[in-house]
Amino acid sequence: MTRQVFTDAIIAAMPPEGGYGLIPDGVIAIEKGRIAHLGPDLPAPYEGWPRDSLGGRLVTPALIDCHTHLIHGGDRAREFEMRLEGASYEEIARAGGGIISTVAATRGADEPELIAAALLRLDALLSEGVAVVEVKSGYGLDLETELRMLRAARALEQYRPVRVRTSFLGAHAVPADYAGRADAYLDEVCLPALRAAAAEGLVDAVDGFCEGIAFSPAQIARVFDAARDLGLPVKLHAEQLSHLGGTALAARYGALSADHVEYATDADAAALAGSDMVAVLLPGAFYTLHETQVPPVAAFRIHGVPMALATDCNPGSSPLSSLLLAMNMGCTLFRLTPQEALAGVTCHAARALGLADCGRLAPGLRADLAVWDVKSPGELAYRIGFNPLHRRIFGGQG
Ligand code: DI6
Ligand code: FE
Repeated sequence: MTRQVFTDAIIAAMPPEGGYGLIPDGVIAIEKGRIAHLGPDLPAPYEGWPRDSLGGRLVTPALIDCHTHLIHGGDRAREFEMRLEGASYEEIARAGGGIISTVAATRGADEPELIAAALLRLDALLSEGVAVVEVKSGYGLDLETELRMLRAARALEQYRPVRVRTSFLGAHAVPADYAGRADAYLDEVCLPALRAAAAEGLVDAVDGFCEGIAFSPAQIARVFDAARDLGLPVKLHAEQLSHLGGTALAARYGALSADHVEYATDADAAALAGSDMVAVLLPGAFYTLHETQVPPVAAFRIHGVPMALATDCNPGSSPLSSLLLAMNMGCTLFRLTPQEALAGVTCHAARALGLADCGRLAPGLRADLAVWDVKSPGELAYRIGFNPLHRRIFGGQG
């Protein structure tokens, strides 16, 4: 069906400038997978189109998970136990566990195995109305496995109605055979893998992990220089466990986003605003790691920094496959308002991915919609462990 009118909808259009953009009794007309019209009334040209009542349900833009590590081998349930016995995330990482243990499992998995494991997690996201998922590499740390991860991420679109954006994260950790030689790893593995992945058209953005257990700002700058040469946008895991200056670095490169940012300062917030960047908040990692330093939400508000929320779905620091729970955590742990939480998984998440055609409801944009069995948008962040999705519409279908 190329033309369709949805009636009896409570529409939360999610304009990026703020508010829910609420239309309490609205209609949405869709043509060829795009929104043709939305508003309180149906203009004459759409009157003859096939109609479908949404029964007074809430319609929002379909959700966007703008930071995941969905593709990975194995699990780290044992490490979860170790942390509960008192070991810290950084101690486990330094002892060869952590990211490096997932690297071994990922290297040992072929592409169909990586896809099959990721589909289980992807289905959990889609069941909550997600339409766009960002997926990172970074558990290969060799050329072959980094490319395999990105191919597997892209292949997810063949198995499910979903849009995947890939980020190259070769600068995620220093592999064991390069211990103490991070720059050599960048020269010999990471940067050649980035160029090969870009040449194969597998990279939408370039990411890095700027942290004491990973890469310094100077090393990340080398990766960002390579990205710039390739014409690729950048983003960064910054200020997650300490303040190293990654946010300011990312701002200097005009990055799409700085992610985690628990240890970001007021000056960092100003730098993000000055570079039109998004702060991506990841409460699942904060929660899992028992962190206590909350991101400077008040400073982000004062400086007008858009805040996105994402799952960070990964086997170590955030084994979270629920974006609705990430919204609830964003409110309860970081004190976001329910409106900020919904904006964080719609309009601001789209911006964090550099996407202008989704994340809000407006004529001309993709008809990616989530229809919910609730009456007010604030309910989406409020309940815990309850999924009120009624229907997910992807590109006008569904
Ligand atoms: N920060 C994170 O929270 C994840 N990666 C990163 O750079 C953790 C990944 C992992 O522990 O496997
Ligand atoms: Fe991450």
